[in-house]
Amino acid sequence: MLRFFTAGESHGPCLTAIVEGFPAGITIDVAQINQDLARRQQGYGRGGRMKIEKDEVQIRSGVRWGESLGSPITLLIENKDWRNWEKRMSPFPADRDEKIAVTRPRPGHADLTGALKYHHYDVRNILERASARETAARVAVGGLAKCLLSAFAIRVMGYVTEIGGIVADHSQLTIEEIVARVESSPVRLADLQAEERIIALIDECKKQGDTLGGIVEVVTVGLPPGLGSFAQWDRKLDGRLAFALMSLQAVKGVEVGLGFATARVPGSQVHDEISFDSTKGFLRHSNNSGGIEGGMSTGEPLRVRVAFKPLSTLMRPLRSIDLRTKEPVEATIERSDVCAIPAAAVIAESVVAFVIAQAFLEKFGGDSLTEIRRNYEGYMEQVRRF
Ligand code: EPS
Repeated sequence: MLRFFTAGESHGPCLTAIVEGFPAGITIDVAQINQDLARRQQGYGRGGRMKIEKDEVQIRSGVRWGESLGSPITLLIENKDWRNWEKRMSPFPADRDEKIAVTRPRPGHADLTGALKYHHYDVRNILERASARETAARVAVGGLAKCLLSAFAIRVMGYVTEIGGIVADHSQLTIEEIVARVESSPVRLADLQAEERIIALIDECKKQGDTLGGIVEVVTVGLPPGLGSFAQWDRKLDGRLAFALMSLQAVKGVEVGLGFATARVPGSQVHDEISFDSTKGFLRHSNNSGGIEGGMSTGEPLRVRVAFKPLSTLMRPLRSIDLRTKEPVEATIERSDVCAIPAAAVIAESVVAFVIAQAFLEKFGGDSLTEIRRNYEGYMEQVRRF
């Protein structure tokens, strides 16, 4: 069973992830993982923190001479900003300073509910771990997953489809064309007109002290049919993707394929008709299912969309209540981003990569790449001969 945990506060010394159940013999491309970490740091609308950080993964266990050993893999990413927070984030009681307590919870953040739940009067004790800084660790974990997937020619690609209600027109482009273009877009989409309007909107929002959300799409190609299962609720691939994506900070919605739109049209316009070709095998006339039927991958491109709400730290703050005095106040202002949706596309991509790798190992499981490859090739032959 492939699984991981992350640990680390936003302004603590580092983020750590431990990945367990990762098979042996997989080539670990550290440069590629760092490339994903760099992609996550980009995007128009980020705040000052990204000028401080230069995220790079350190591999502390489980890899030798560029290959996974089959033992737990420890990934570590330093927080360069920690140098500025050593006393404020110190583990030592001598450094306690009640004067710096954050007591004005931000609506929309984990602040208030976290304070009530964990009985903290200093919201910093909540926000440090609730922070989306944690997603750097998830991108590194997703990078490991991609090392496994790429050995089987499976590719996972994330990009933005809308920000602040401005929708990119990708209708005339193939996935490959979209993906080639978004890497040079400051808002990670492939529609220059939408890009220009979004940049202007982010500038305007910044002036207003406000924030913007958006929607990202993740497409996975090269999947075999049959990852996940209809046989039990917690084995369904779409359910597991939704869980993992929903667990990302600020996510409020996940759709697969046509998603919510399927509820508004008759079945004849939804379901993907089946055909057969003697060389290619079973084919579909469309892919409205988003590559998942009955909780299993169909083998068509897997397509999920994820909606992120606007960040909850507003420079023009909303109304709140001081936790100590119970007086009406304005919510606290922390340094933050105006819009992090371009980064969110990379993060969602990494999360999908991990869930797919998990389902892939369940199907073809084994302790080494050699064993997995044997299982994979045997199954693919069985599907071809069906
Ligand atoms: C975040 C607030 C900002 C973001 C941070 C997420 O951090 P800071 O308070 O240090 O300015 O920059 O995101 C990251 C650090 C990151 O690596 O993405 C928040 O409150 O969630």
